[in-house]
Amino acid sequence: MSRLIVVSNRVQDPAAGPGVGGLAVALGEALNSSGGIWVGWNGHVEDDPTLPVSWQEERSGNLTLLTTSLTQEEHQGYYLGFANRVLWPAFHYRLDLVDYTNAHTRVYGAVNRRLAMKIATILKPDDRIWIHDYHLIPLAAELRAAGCGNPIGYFQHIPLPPPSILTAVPEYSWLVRALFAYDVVGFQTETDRQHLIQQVCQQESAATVDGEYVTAFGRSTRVKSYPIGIDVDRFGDMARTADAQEIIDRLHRRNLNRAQVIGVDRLDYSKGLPERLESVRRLLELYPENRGAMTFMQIAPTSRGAVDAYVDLHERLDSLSGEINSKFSDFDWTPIRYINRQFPRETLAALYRASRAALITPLRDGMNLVAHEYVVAQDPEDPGMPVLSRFAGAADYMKDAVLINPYNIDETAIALQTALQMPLKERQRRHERLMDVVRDLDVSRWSSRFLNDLGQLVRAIPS
Ligand code: ADQ
Repeated sequence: MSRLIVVSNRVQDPAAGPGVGGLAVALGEALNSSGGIWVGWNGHVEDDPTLPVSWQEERSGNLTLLTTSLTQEEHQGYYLGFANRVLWPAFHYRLDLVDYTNAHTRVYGAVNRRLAMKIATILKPDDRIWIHDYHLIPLAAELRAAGCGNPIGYFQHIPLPPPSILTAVPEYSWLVRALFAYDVVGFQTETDRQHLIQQVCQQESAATVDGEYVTAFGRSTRVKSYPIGIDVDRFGDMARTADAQEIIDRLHRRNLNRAQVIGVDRLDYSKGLPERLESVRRLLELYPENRGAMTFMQIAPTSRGAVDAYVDLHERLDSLSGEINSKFSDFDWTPIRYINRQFPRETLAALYRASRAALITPLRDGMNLVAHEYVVAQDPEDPGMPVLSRFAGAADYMKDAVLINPYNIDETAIALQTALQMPLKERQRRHERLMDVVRDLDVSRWSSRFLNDLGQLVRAIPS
């Protein structure tokens, strides 16, 4: 039987509960049902540079986890360096935050080679390989160089910028060529897909596009959008338990019937958090009736704490929320609650359900699963409204959210007021349509759509 080998930067044992972050949540949910082998980094960095890095293999349910630690050099160059100081900012249209060095690029290539060598040792002829995200773009090319002819797919969880931005990444042509070592390349949206097509046609004059197939650098690759979602039934159930109701009641008692607005994000500059706090300040200025009548709860646990841009962001949010609170607070009310920690998913589900509106306002985002979670957690009889950035992939699908440009602080403040004041009938109407969309994008459909396309190749290749 054909085995599925999934490779992502970070492997997190689903039995230990999902970590923070969309990829961990989505892959944990998708792999739980399909089973297979999950390969990647276990999160440890070797202290002693003289020790060789090792691999560990363990079982978790119907999954085999094959993980490795990173050396300090690999952690600096591959993870913190090229992946998170070059590709993450550039792919989120933030060239101002790109910090490029040649040495980091070399280490990024070397880690991809090391993973490919390991995978080549366990590979069987009819295995399918599904590689995830920007840390691992050259992995298929390395596998091909090691003699692998198996079907290999790549899904990019984050956006792909247009050529005018991508070409500013010094190694862009190597990365684009590397994508054509895959059989299937998936993006969150049609816009991202078009960006790759524009890029490749600009880079290689002989490139051709025939429906879903793009031929370039001597290979034909299926390039398609596969929008990701969440496990709708599971998350919806979490929001309706007796424990969830207890959290909701506790919050309502504490808030004394004030409307709660929620934001939930990894602490990341792509999520538009300072702009979001500014829009709450603007709401209180433009519509003073909200003073004492609404509370904004922003939950943002630290991620990638070792990257300077993240340390700066944390300090900025701390001081901004302090400034807004000291200006508007009363003896029995503070407008902003900024919470810098992780919560169990059951608690998040209850907090979403207890919130009259959500501010989901990234400056750029591949999809944004918080938008899906918020909709699914609502009470259909009295649903809250998501205020959603046009620059999240989710906005391409969730047209019934209140859509905004997060750079426009006034527009966001006005949209939040609209969401808070929206009549019940309209909220119900919009929520019903949003639920249809979110169900259509359920994570099980995402993985089966992708794996079906990859599976067709297994049948096409004689073993
Ligand atoms: P992320 O950038 O991590 O994912 P997102 O899709 O919003 O963004 O997912 C965040 C996940 O982390 C959500 O499931 C959320 O519930 C969880 N989370 C956030 N804060 C939490 C907290 N305090 N406690 C517990 N859980 C928390 C990347 C891309 C996205 C893309 C996903 C999936 O950047 O654009 O949607 O992958 O492909």
